[in-house]
Amino acid sequence: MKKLSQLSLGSLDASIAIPKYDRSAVRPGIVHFGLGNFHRVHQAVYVDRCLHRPGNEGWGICGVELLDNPGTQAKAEAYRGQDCLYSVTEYAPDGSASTRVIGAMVEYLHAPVDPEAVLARLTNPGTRIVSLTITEGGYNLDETTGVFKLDTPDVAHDLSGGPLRTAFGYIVEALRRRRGEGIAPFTVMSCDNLRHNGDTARKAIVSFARGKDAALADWIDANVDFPNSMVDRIAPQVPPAARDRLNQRSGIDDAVPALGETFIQWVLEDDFRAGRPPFGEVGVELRNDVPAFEFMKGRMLNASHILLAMPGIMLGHRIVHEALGDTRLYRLLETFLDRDAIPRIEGPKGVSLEAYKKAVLERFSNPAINDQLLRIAFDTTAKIPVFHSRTIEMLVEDGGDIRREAFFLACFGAYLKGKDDKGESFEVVEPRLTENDWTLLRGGNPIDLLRTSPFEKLGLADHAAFAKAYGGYVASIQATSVGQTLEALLAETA
Ligand code: CS2
Repeated sequence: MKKLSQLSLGSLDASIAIPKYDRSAVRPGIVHFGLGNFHRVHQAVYVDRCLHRPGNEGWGICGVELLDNPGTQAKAEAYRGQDCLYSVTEYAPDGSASTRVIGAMVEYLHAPVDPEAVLARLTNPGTRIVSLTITEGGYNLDETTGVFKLDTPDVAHDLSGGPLRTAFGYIVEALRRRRGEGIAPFTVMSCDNLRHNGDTARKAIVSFARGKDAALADWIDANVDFPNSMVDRIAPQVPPAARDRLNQRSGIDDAVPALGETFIQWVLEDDFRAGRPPFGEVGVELRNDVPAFEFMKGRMLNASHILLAMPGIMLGHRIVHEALGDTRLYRLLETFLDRDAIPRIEGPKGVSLEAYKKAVLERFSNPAINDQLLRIAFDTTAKIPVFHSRTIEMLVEDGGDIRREAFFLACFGAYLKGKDDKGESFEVVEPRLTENDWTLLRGGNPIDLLRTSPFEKLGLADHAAFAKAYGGYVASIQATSVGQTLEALLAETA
């Protein structure tokens, strides 16, 4: 196997696509926070395509790692050891695969080790976009009020002038310096999977700035663009066994290989006063109806994912395509999409929701992706309000069939106990549930789940029909199992 580096690129197997542009001429024009798998198989792939077109040498990526722990230290070492290159293997639903080496990242900075280097890069006039994949919870907004929390430890630390820890701290300090030096601001581009991601980033950054200096906050609000976008590509985790498999397949010794499906989509508002790479020429859809895409994706793809994960894990499945191979779960998803979701969504112009549904089910069935249900289950508390609440609200309002959603929430309650139908334990990671929520959950009255902070606003505990259906499923799960309860639901709604 060939150790991946700029020098070894020419000797890789001819089937591997490699950067054909002169990387030594590429300078960073994008600084990215959050170098997880999603960024590596999504935005970086599009930027790599742009760099293959002449005249775009100013649009390389500088990756910034904010955390300091053994994992991030190893990653920093890995990227340094392989000239910031990594491989991406893309698997089609029919099992065929191809590997490419992504050369878009030309600089990697480990912020805790050298914060000034990060600020220097951010204030360099050549930096014209700062992009983010810091996760949905990363924007630090209060679940109920939507207000930016100034008192979380890292934010409070950054506001008080300590050595910077957060993306907000770095971005606002860099914008302050640029303003002072008369350098035009960069665009802040969120690539996180949340609704109105640009508006969310604006809220977080302007609020953080307001915590420091009101005039600076106003200047940012007036002068910085925050385009919204809908991003989509399934990017599973790459545990060591998967890493070895990927490397065996490609013949490349890559310390940080990534994998993804062949499907990729990015619908982006063209809001870039500071300029942008030629995204429109490489498959990015530059449109002004991003919300329609966000709603479709969130309420169909992400909603189905989590609807599969809750009962799926309880039935003993751990992998997405295996869960979907269970006909009971397939039927649950299909019925949910056909009867609950699709009739209540106005899709983007020219997009067939029926075709979108077929594509989602096909994508989830892709065996090569081997995506983990526990990855999807992570932070379900944050995902249900975003991906299911609107459908629940509409079902309740228009007198629709609430049974699948009630069953789903009953499964969530069962899942929180961390043990499946077969008695196998699994890890529940729900950073958003407060102490108070856990006290309610431990109190032993199942309806209290609907009173925990994420669900409180929906008022479902006081909606007689919903509470009754939910209570019925909880009782049935306790008396029998998730499996039998699901079978009964499917029989009664056939
Ligand atoms: C998943 C997403 O974690 C989740 O909730 O549904 O990560 C999903 O894989 C991506 O949004 C696909 O683009």
